[in-house]
Amino acid sequence: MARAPQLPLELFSIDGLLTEEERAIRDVVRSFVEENIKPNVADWFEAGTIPARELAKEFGALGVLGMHLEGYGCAGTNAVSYGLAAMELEAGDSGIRSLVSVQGSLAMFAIHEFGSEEQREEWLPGMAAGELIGCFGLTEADFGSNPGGMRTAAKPDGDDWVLNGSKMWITNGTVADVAVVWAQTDDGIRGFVVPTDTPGFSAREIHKKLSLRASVTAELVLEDVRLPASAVLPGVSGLKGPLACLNEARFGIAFGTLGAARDCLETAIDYSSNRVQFDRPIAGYQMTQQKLADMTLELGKGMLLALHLGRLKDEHKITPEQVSLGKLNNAREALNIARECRGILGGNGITLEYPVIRHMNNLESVYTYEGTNEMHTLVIGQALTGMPAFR
Ligand code: TGC
Ligand code: FAD
Repeated sequence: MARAPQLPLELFSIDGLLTEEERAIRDVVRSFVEENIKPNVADWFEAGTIPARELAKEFGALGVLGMHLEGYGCAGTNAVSYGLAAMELEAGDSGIRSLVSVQGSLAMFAIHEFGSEEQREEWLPGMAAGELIGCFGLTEADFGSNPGGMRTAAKPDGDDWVLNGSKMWITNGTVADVAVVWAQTDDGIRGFVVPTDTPGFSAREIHKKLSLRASVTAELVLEDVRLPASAVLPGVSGLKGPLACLNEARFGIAFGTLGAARDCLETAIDYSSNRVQFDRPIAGYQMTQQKLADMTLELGKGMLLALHLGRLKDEHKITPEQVSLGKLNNAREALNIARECRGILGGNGITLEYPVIRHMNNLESVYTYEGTNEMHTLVIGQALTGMPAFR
């Protein structure tokens, strides 16, 4: 006898683990994504472009830019709410979540956490409102997983700093008003707040991507970029500065990837319930049900893990290793779910008429950026054995 179907996360009674305020924030972001992102994003993806400036302002009005930061026009929500917002945004598209997480968790967080009061007041209110866009330049062409080897250098010259070098794969790079750039100095790696109209700064968009097409990805070039002494982030030196920012964005990704996975799984359940082969809906076959059940388990386990990490973060108890658990597991399982759903959709699984292959291709980037699968594996391996195996 057929029963009324339940959504995957309903099966885990996840809503009961959230406060009323968290559910309300999630629902507002979900509605925004349903109305403004989902109807358009396949076209943006196909064209390889997004209306970044317009979207940034809309996200500013929605209150999601730097939403977990306090003051300076930021919403000051808890970490779980920020995670849930990332999840809803990524249910739209990973590129859209990237726009928001690079802005809030990387560029704004760096200035909020390590900036001077003057830097915070100059940049954060405009960034929270989406009037100003930020990017975060850590990776270089030859230093991705190993950013500590970066070659971009900042040399003191009188009261100024002069930066030379380049950064690769930088989200928001060509649309940014401000770049947080990490560079070697005689005192170790330091962060610099670089207005992108500074002479010597240029950005070139990276094309021919088959992933994160609804996102701007760029190379930054710094040629004798002269900055005042006040451009350096005074609050941190060493690689731990940028890595602390990555903890914030990786946390958002632990939730975000589940949004993409949920959208794939719900699409596959709906599709397989209606797609008839051999005179029955393919959802009625045991092999399909096994796939749906296994994916639901991974989605639900990932959600419980993300929520646990969120509660730890809200208690200021989360460790970088725990963030790695979430990023590694949830990016990996979301990608697996997307691939499995792609198969369930058969031929229709390869078109942008359905969101699945778009999410699948996007998740290949998410699997790689913010620390690859292997880097997070090694972080966890180090936590378990005490032995760093990166080198
Ligand atoms: P290591 O010697 O282990 O550490 C250097 C210093 O940093 C400290 N540290 C951390 N601090 C805060 N949070 C973390 N997660 C930290 N991990 C390490 C560490 O305690 C040490 O501090 P101190 O005081 O002793 O100096 O550094 P290592 O060179 O051996 O590297 C470690 C490793 C491999 C884990 C690190 O380099 C790494 O995470 N690599 C991956 C790089 C990465 O994730 N890049 C992401 C670039 S940004 C991006 O991808 C944005 S995607 C945008 C989007 O969302 O669209
Ligand atoms: P590599 O580091 O060259 O890695 C290649 C492979 O080798 C991986 O499988 C890796 O796990 C493996 N590997 C490397 N070292 C080891 C080891 N010791 N042991 C075992 N395996 C190893 N960066 C920014 O700074 N800002 C951004 O905004 C940003 N946005 C991005 C957007 C997109 C779409 C993409 C694709 C990347 C973005 N990145 C950004 C860069 C991203 O963080 C890097 O691509 C990532 O850290 C991996 O670096 P890499 O590409 O140089 O790969």
